[in-house]
Amino acid sequence: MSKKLLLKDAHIEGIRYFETYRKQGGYTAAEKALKMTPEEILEEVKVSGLRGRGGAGFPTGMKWSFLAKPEGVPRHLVVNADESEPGTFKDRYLMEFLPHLLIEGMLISSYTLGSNVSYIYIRGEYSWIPDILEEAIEEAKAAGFLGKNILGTGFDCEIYVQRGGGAYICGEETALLESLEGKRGNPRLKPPFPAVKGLWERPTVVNNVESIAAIVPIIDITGAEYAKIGVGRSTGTKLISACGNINKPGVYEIDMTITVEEFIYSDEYCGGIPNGKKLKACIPGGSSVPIVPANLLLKTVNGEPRYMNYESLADGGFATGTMMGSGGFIVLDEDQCVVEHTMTLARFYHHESCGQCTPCREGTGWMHKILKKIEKGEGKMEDIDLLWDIQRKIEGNTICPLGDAAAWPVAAAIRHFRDEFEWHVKNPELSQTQNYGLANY
Ligand code: L3W
Ligand code: SF4
Repeated sequence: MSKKLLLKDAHIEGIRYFETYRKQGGYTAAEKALKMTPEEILEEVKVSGLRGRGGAGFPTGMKWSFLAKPEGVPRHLVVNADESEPGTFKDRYLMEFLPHLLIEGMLISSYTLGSNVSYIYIRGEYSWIPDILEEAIEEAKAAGFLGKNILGTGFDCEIYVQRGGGAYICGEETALLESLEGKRGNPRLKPPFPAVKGLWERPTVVNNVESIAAIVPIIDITGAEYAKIGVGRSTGTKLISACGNINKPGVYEIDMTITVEEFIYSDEYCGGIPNGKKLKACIPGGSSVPIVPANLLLKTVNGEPRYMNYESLADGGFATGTMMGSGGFIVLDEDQCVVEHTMTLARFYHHESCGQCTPCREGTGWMHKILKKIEKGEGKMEDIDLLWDIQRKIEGNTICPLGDAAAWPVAAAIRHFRDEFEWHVKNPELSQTQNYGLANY
């Protein structure tokens, strides 16, 4: 059984409210942290080995230590709650059921970073959650855990919730900052990183919801104890939102030592694939990461079992491996058509491209058009090579990672499932009425 740090109290009735959260030991980590110096807390976070839970896996302690501290310039903490990655819904779960865990994590983080005004930028479609967060903020304020002179320490902190307008690109940290400033959410060129020039050109740390929630158990049990959970550079626990062809979709907390096979088939997690169907492939880290066929999903290129952690999922690099990403775990059974699936994703990225970079703006549109043609049985063999060529021209040539995120799923689908693309070209009539999976199994 996986150790639970974030979701251990999620089942308790009323845990959304301050009184219940406090009874369960809530805000004791904040009380402990506020007696420490910011430098001591930063050291705990570094020792914990916590890596950013939004997708990039960048070490949180290192990001915090990059925060510039020019004299007289305010600094900010911004929580990225713009969770829009297809297949990813773990932050929604945290905010909906455990809002005080996020608020407590923000209080500790704001104190450490010296942010007196911190923000939660939340996906517009999560329309019911800002009320939950704002109620929790009011409760925390009434109990003296936010506002002026918190617990008599002299530290002041306000938290504001800002609703997004429904654009996926605003989950990219610099687009988010532009949007928070009231402008169109266009990504900025990096460097400068937000840690140096962020919100209103002030030093800013942007962290994912789950990363900030994880600060609470780190302070609670110490960074060293947190680092003992998991394996290698995949320390602590990770939330996984599981969906697709599985018996038990939902949000699971894992300790990153379990195998992919155990995660898919054990009753503690996904509970296997419905109707005894075979596993075809999986996208383990949200739609942006490469799709992996079953044979490579259950073992690494070295024949070792594949584990649910940053290193093992990436084993073999982009050619054979994939990424932990945001932990949006999408399972495809044998009936699914990879071409159709890739086309759907291409449509998404084309729609969400902000249009600043030519390779992304034009390339995502072309990829969608060609995939649509192939999927409908109207493609030619050369179209598969053209598709490959377009994705190569996008990757690495854009301002922000949306370009890469659009290119990787296409590259991986062609690399691993070229026979399906060819089937659509060779079987135009069947392609109109059937999908590859249903026609071939
Ligand atoms: C200061 C330096 N800061 C790096 C910071 C940087 C950022 C973090 C990671 O994209 C990925 C993307 C999606 N000084 C720094 C520095 N930083 N060097 O570290 O930066 P980076 O550029 O590696 O990634 P990113 O721009 O944060 C995130 C992928 O995640 N993804 C997307 C998921 C989407 C969601 C969602 O909807 N919620 O999670 C999934 O895989 O494709 O590759 O903070 O400033 N020298
Ligand atoms: Fe916009 Fe795409 Fe360029 Fe990102 S890669 S800045 S989404 S055009």
